[in-house]
Amino acid sequence: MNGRQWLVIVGLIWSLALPALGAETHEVVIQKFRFEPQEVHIKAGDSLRWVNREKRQHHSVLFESQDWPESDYLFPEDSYEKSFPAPGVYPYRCGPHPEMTGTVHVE
Ligand SMILES: [Cu+2]
Repeated sequence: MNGRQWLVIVGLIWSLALPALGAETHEVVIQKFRFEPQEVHIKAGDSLRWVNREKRQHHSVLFESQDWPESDYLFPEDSYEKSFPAPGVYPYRCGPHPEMTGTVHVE
């Protein structure tokens, strides 16, 4: 392999690895029957982590308009993580408490 081919291969590997390195995990806190922040803006490939900071109450994360399974019930200090590979607007709610809502904007 000559030097130029080597550079092309290194460049290819780098361009494949960079998007994964750039992916971030954002946190949504569940407290007082609210998702905080209620609206989040993330990039495609990023993940969200919901953390239940209630003292006693359990909640869940349910994307009703998508064909995704509801999260397990999150008891205090439990968390749930999900990645969002595709751009779009994803409204969600809490399974047991339909009035608790949030929206994920994936750019
Ligand atoms: Cu709830």
